[in-house]
Amino acid sequence: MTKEKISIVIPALNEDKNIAHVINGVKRVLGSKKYEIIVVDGHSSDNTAAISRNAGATVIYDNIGKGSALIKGLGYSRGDIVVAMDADLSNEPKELNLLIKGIEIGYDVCMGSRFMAGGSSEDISLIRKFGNRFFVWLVNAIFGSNYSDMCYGYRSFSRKAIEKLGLKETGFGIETEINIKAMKNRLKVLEVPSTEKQRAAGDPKLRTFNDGYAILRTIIKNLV
Ligand SMILES: Nc1nc2c(ncn2[C@@H]2O[C@H](COP(=O)(O)OP(=O)(O)OP(=O)(O)O)[C@@H](O)[C@H]2O)c(=O)[nH]1
Ligand SMILES: [Mg+2]
Repeated sequence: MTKEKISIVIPALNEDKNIAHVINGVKRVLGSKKYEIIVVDGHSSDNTAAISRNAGATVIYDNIGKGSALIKGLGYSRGDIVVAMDADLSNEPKELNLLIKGIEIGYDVCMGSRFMAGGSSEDISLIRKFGNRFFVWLVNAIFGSNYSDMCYGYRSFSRKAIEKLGLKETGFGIETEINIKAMKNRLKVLEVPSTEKQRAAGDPKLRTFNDGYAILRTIIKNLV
């Protein structure tokens, strides 16, 4: 059994139909391990915060975007191993074990990948798949990395990695920033296969073109 404390950080905006299922799934998988669950609520207009608290999570708030919510959650967390996951039931709690194991065996960042052997997505449109593939290619070409996926939020970090990454992106460019800065800081990165399920309920927050542009801006900002 893991001795380290594990933090699960979940950015959530208007996810009151999903969040309790996510939290209960995490609790089921982590069982008797030492852990905390932090929901970073983007000032939802629904009952996300209250439902999260009732399900046993600590709730903190952020009113900027997905990236800033994640940064705030990572900063607030106290675990030796920290896992970021979505609140819409796209990420399967049973995969937590693999993400945690990746850090335990010595990696700094462990990234779920939908596009390596064994991974898949039930939730990605053709245009987003193409965009993701293009951005992965671009980042790999510029930074000399070998990623198979990028715009996917199911990832784990060692405490040291969080400090080294010094994340700044407030929106959906955050995953891209992590990929680039992990490379620049020579962090040890492991990709593990992940199955992305369809968002269970509620509306998507990502806007394909605006956020595609945010990803491109993130790449440009981190060129030097
Ligand atoms: N706190 C906070 N969380 C956010 C914000 N935008 C998105 N999220 C959460 O970030 C996670 C990823 O957002 P999604 O809307 O699922 O993005 P996506 O998975 O690319 O899009 P879908 O295919 O629709 O699921 C979810 O848990 C959202 O609730 C925000 O502005 N603030
Ligand atoms: Mg989603």
